[in-house]
Amino acid sequence: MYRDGAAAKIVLNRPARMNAWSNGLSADLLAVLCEVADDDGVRAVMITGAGRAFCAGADLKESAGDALEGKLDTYQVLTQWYHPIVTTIRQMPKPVVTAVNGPAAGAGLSLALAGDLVAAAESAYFTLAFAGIGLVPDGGASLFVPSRVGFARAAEMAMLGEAVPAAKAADWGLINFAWPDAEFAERSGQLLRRLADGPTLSYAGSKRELNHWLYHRMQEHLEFEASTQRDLATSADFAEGVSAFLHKRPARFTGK
Ligand code: T3D
Repeated sequence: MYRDGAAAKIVLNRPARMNAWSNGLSADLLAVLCEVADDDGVRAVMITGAGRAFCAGADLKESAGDALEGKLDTYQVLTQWYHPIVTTIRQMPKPVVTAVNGPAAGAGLSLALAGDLVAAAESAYFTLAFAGIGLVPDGGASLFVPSRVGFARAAEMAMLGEAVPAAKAADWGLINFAWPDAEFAERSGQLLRRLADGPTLSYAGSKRELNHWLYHRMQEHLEFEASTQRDLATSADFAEGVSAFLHKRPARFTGK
């Protein structure tokens, strides 16, 4: 985490795995989010990624052993880490900008959309990659995506899993801004500084209102997502999806 006055910048820093969520990254991220949430001296927060990705979702290599044997306890991972992380972002009384420097996939997309304002580099893209490994959207994605783009586009993203480029994402209303790569660092930094120097109580009030309207049943929905994912995690298609990812080959799903 980097501090510049009232602005805090959090960098996901596992570039060799495209900043995938390992348990270690989750623990560090939750700790730093709680720290900035509780610190009145921090008035705006940015989350971005190191290297060429924002975040590629769950670390499929870390969990591969259990996943291939149908023993991965996704419910535990979601409730211990992902839910507190997205909930802390949504509830902290200050704006959170997610600065999406590169691909945001699976739970990485959930993390990006948990922010209040989402800015992306033009080369970045967004994919609900879950179906590609036989899973369902989690980490709030099945709430955040339709609340931003509606049912048709949410179903398309969930079921087809194709990458939505940043410019199209901005056009759809999935995100706020798509900026040229060469300007991305400067413009996202300017946005963070503007928010850090702004009317914090007003921002917090806007956030409470939007949460109240759109996300007042978020905890119940996260629980529903986690229960659904628990069922999928024991499926043959999930094991096949992970195996295909690890071996860099197309998956051969059987619908089981
Ligand atoms: O409890 C639970 O764990 C379940 C919860 C699940 C929540 C989820 O997020 S499920 C969705 C998980 N994420 C994915 O399925 C996305 C997997 N990644 C990709 O599809 C691709 O990597 C990307 C489309 C994001 C980017 O593609 P590309 O071609 O630019 O990069 P690459 O070559 O695929 O990846 C670069 C490296 O990062 C590569 O490692 P290597 O071969 O150079 O050693 C790749 O294996 C690694 N990497 C990418 N994503 C992940 C990852 N390693 C671990 N986990 C990843 N998710």
